[in-house]
Order: sequence, then structure tokens, then C-alpha cells
Amino acid sequence: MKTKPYKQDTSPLGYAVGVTLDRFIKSNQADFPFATGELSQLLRDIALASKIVSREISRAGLGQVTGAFGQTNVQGEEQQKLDVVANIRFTRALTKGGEVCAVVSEEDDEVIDLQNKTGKYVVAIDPLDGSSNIDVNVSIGTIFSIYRRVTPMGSPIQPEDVLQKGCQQVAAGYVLYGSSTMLVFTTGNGVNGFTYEQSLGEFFLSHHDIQAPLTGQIFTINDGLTPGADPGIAGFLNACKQNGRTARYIGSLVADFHRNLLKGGIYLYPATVANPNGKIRLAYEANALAFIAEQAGGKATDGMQRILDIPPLSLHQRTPIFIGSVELVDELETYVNG
Ligand code: AHM
Ligand code: MG
Repeated sequence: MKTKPYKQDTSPLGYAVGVTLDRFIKSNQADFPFATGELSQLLRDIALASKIVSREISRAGLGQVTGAFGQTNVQGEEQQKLDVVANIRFTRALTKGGEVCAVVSEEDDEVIDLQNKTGKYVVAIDPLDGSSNIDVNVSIGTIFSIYRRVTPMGSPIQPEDVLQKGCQQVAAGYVLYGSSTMLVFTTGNGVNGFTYEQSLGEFFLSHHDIQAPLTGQIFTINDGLTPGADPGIAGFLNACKQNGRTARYIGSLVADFHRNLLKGGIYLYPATVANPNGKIRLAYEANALAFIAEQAGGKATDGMQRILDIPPLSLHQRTPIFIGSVELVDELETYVNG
């Protein structure tokens, strides 16, 4: 049979649509720790659930999915209906996927044992972060951390499986439901961002090898909560104002973090009178973002130590957090340490 080799069409009609998440995962398989394919599948499961959640969020306000669910979670915070929807979607995707044995979720007081005898991974997740912004059409997000279980597969889940330090994460990421939906993740070899193309139903690589600027102009804090915080915080904020830096605060950690990651800046949630240990949860908020920050060349600390080195003592433990561009976090540390 007569054949001819494929030649890529370089005319305007043959423009490249881009690299899908699937293709990226396949062609970077070697970058995945324990590259046996399960971790790749797990990321695909998370991506699928995030598409469903993205769809629900984009309809918020039209259907019956906004407003309070009528219950409080383990932290005593009122659950929104979309918090519950997102928790169901992610937990179901992780259960069906088969790679995960246990889930730690902001919305569940206890560890969910998925009863999956072949699951090698533990996932800690905040299914929908920034709940106070859901009903007012402001960006919200999902945050996840992935760990290898340390006890033998098939045996009951143990505290050491779910209470691992952040430095033991094998992958972590977030989904930002903003002006577009983005998935950003690391498997320990840099950070890449994918933008969701709704009409094609695919995530495409849009932010390759994200590098956090060494410094920046943005400082991000809920200033209303700072009276009663470490006096060093006031000193740092004063320096920011004196230096003409820009204050930006959305109140959704993922959105605030993402902006600072791209533009350069620092996010602060210190210990406050209302939250003496800080507000941000170590297992499913701080650790994932700290891993991403470091992989992108940034820094994350609680003011005393690296976030990724904090030993977790309980599932829903909180921590103060200062995260973002290295030089700004270093500068902050000179205030809170001295
Ligand atoms: P949530 O998990 O209940 O949504 O709380 C976490 C959120 C973060 O997204 C955000 O940075 C912070 O809480 C805002 O807190 P505050 O309203 O105290 O400024
Ligand atoms: Mg949260």
C-alpha cells in the first residue's frame, strides 16, 4: 500500500490546541514518584471530580445548591451545600478510582476508610475551600495532598498513615474555580498548571514549570484580625505600607495563594485572638500549598519552622502560616523572630 509519513500542518488552520493533562501525565510518567501508574490515575480521578464540582459551582445561584446545609463540620463551622456536594464528589471519585485507602477531609471529623485493600495512597483534602465566598460568586478552590500509606496494604488504617509530615507528600495540588478553572499540582518535580477548556471537557497545560518570583509587591492578610497577633506582624505590615506594597485579600486561600505565586507576594494567617493556633489546617490546606510553594522556589513557615516539617498530632490541626516569595517570607521572619 502506498503511504506517506505524517507531517504536522503548520498553517493557521492546523493550530495546536495544546497538551492535555492526560498526555502530560503520560509523557512525564518518569517524574512521578513510584511511577507505577496508580498516582497518575489518582490525579486523573481528582481532575474528573473537579470538573463535576466546577460544573456545580458555575450553576450556583440557579439551582438549589447555594446556602447553608444546616449542619456544622468538626471545626464548628457552618457547612455550605456546595461544601457537602464537593466532599461527596471527591470522595466518590477517590473510592471508585481504587488507588486510595483513606481520605482525610475538612468536612469529616474522622478518617474515611475506603476499605480498598489495594489502595497505596492516603489523600487529605479540603473539597471546597473559601466557603464564605461560595454564595457571592467569588473564587473558591479545592486543596489536596497525597501520601503513600506506610502500613501494609489491606491492613486497618493506622494513625501513622494519616498523620504524616508534609515533607512526606508524594504529590499535592489545588483547583482554582476562578475566572477559569485551573488545576495546579506538583509531584516533586516542579509545578505545572492546567486550564480547563469547558467545551472540550479537558484540562490543557497552560502554566508550564511555574516559578515563584523571589520577591513581590503584594501582602495578603485579614488585617481586621491582627490586633492581638504577634507584635512582629504589625511591624512587618507597617514595613509593607512604608514600602508602598499592595494589600490584596480575597478570603479564599487558593485564590490568594495562586495570585501571589504568579505575581510575587506573601500570604499571612498568623495566630489570632479568635484562632490562637492560626486558622489554616495543616493536613489539607497548609501542607499542600507549602509543597507547591517550595517546588516553585517559594517558602512556607509557621514563623518558627518550615511548614513541611511540622509533626501532625491531630487530623484537623491548625497552624499559623506565612507563605509565598522567599524574600518576603524571610523578611517576615526577621519580625516575628526578633
Ligand atoms: P474554610 O476552609 O472554612 O473555607 O476556611 C479557610 C479560609 C481560607 O480559604 C481563607 O484564606 C481563610 O479561611 C479566610 O479566613 P478569614 O475569613 O478569617 O479571613
Ligand atoms: Mg478550607
